[in-house]
Amino acid sequence: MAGRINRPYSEVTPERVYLNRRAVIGGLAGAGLLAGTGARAQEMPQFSIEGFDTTEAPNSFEEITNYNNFYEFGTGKEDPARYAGALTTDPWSVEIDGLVERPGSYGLGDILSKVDIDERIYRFRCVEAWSMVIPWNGFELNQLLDLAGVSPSARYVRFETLYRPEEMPGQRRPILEWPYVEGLRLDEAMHPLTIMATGLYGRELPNQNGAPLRLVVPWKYGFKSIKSVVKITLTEDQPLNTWKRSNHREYGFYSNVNPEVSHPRWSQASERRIGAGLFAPRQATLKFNGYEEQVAGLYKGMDLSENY
Ligand SMILES: Nc1nc2c(c(=O)[nH]1)N[C@H]1C(S)=C(S)[C@@H](COP(=O)(O)O)O[C@H]1N2
Ligand SMILES: [Mo]
Repeated sequence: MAGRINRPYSEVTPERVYLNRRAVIGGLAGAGLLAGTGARAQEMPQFSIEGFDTTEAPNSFEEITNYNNFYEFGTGKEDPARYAGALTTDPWSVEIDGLVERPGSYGLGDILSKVDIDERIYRFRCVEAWSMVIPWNGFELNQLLDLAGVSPSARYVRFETLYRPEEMPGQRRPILEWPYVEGLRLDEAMHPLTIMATGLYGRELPNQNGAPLRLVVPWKYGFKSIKSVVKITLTEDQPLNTWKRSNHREYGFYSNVNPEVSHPRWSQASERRIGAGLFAPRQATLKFNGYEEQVAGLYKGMDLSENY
């Protein structure tokens, strides 16, 4: 489809990754922080967010496309890579309804001809305490919401994944309530960090990662980033998201990454970076997954352990 990608990853990244690795290693060694290694180095955030991108080295295409959660294809991490190839993603359209000025069915090609596709190298933190760095291609969700025209009374956005059990074997079993549903508060949805991803590494988005169009909200646990979206509804009331519905004690609506609020069954203070190696130390989890400066203002005055 025309206009999907404006900046092939391969053209822009290798040199920068190389330079950043040098800066990180040089900087830490120069400051003597690597002496003694261990906990100290582990707690230092060894990256910065420049513009929208983290300076950390991205995970490989292989890692990002072979270790997935997409329960519509089964609960194993390798099930999506094995079974999602059978999903038909063309034609694709997104129904936008509820409190909008121009409700209707928006064809994917039409959407892509009206939005700006960017590359965003985001940190990604699953609620299960593993993480990756992913070079997405996509556009800001606010652009799509502006196409539909958000009505003044709208306060939340509800998202729905495709329901097609013929092609999604997990949907033939009661693993979760289908279709998968997620939601954001309107100000979260309009935030420039919130994107609809259409690709990764400058390639079309692989089916196992939520083709052809999936939400990515980098400061929230991965389950908020709903895949293969077919419906977006603007609402006045907070939508009931699938994981909260399945277990509201363990999963809330906000689901902001927060090392201070444990999951009832495990700590969220640290995480395992996929691909770091069997003996690599776990790394410290950061509030709002490292995007505190950009998003903390959205939650001013809110009790984040109450609103988990
Ligand atoms: N429709 C749908 N969206 C989903 C999921 C799912 O099972 N179904 N899993 C979520 C979870 S738990 C995570 S961690 C991310 C994983 O995204 P990735 O496989 O692209 O890394 O997708 C999220 N979006
Ligand atoms: Mo997850």
